[in-house]
Amino acid sequence: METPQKAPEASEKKVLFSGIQPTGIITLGNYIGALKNWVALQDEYDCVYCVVDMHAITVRQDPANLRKNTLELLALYLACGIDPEKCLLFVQSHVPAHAELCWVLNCLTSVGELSRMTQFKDKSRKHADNVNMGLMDYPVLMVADILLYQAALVPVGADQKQHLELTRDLAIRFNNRYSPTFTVPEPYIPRQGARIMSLQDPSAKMSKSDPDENGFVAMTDPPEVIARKFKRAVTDSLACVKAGEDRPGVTNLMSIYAAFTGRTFGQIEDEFAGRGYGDFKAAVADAVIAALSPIQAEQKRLLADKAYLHGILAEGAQKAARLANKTLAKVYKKTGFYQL
Ligand code: ATP
Ligand code: LTN
Repeated sequence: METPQKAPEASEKKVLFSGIQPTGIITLGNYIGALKNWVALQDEYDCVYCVVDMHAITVRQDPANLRKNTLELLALYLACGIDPEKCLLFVQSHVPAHAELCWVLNCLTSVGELSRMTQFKDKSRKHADNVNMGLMDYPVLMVADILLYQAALVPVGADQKQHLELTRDLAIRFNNRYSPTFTVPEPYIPRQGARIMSLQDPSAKMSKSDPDENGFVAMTDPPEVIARKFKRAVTDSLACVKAGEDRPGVTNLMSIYAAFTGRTFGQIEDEFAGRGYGDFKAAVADAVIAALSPIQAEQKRLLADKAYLHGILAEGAQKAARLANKTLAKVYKKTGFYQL
C-alpha cells in the first residue's frame, strides 16, 4: 500500500528530530518525557522520528527480540498518534549515512569529552562486563542522527540534555573548522514530566532496565498491573496530596496525573484536599489506564498488518536516506574526501 510521507525539505517548517531505542519495554517515562510531545509537535514542525536500533546494540540485545521490538516500537509511535502522512518514520540502520557521519564526527570529538558523559558513566557501571566502544560513542551517533536532518529542535527527556549540548558543540565545531554546514539544534525538554521517577525509588529515573518491575509502568502493562503498581508506589507518611521537593514520591505521581489530565499542581491539590493517598493513587491509575488502553489496542491492531508497517519503513528509509545523503555529501566534500 502507498504510504505517503512528506519530506521535510518540501516545506518552510523547521525540522524536528527524535528517536527511541527499540529495547523492549517502553515506559510511561518515555511516553510523558518524549512520545507525547512528539505527537503534540507534529503539526508545527517537519518531524523525523527514528527507531534507533544502532543505539540499542550498545548493550547486549537478543537478535530476534531486537527485530521484534523494532516493529513494535514503530507500531507504538503510530498508536500514540504520530501520523505517517505528516512525519517521516524510519529505522536508523536502514540509513547508512548515520554511521558514516558518526565516523567523521568521531574524528572531531575527544575521548575526554565522551568519557565524562553522565549516561556513559551510569551505563558503564550497570554493564560493567560490556563497556564497549559503542557505549562510549553512543552520544556521537546521536549527534549524527540529529545533524544529518538539519534539525532545529529535538524533543527529549531531561536525561538527554548533556547529549544535546554535545550536539550543539560538535555542530559549531564543524561549522567553524570548515564552513556553515549544520543547523545548531535546540533541545525541547518539557517543563513538566521531563523526568518521571521510579515508583519504588523516587530519587531514581523511571527506567525500563530497572530490575524491580514495580518501579516502572510499561506502555503494554494491562490495567490491573498498572493499578497494582500505582497502589504500591512509594510516597511518604504525611498522607496529604501536596507537591514539594521534600516529597518526591507524591510529586512524581502528581506529575504523571498532570500529564494525563492537563491539570496544574494547584488544581490537583484542591481536588484531593482532605483525601488520602489511596484515593489519589487510584485516580492516577485510572487516568493512566484511560490513556494507555486505546494506545495498546491500536498497537495490537497495527501489528497485525505487517505489510502496512513495512510500507511505512520502506518509504521512510528512502526519504530519510535522500535527506541524510545531501548533508553527508557536503560533509565529505568539506572534509577533503576525494570527489569523483
Ligand atoms: P534507559 O532507561 O535504559 O536508560 P531510556 O528509556 O532513557 O533508556 P530511550 O528509550 O532511548 O532510553 O529514551 C527515549 C526517550 O525517553 C528519551 O527522550 C528520554 O529522554 C526519555 N525518557 C526516558 N526515561 C524517561 C523518564 N523517566 N522521564 C522522562 N523522560 C524519559
Ligand atoms: N539517546 C536517546 C535516543 C536517541 C535520540 C537520538 C534522541 C538516539 N538518537 C536523536 C533524540 C535525537 C535516548 O533517549 N536514550
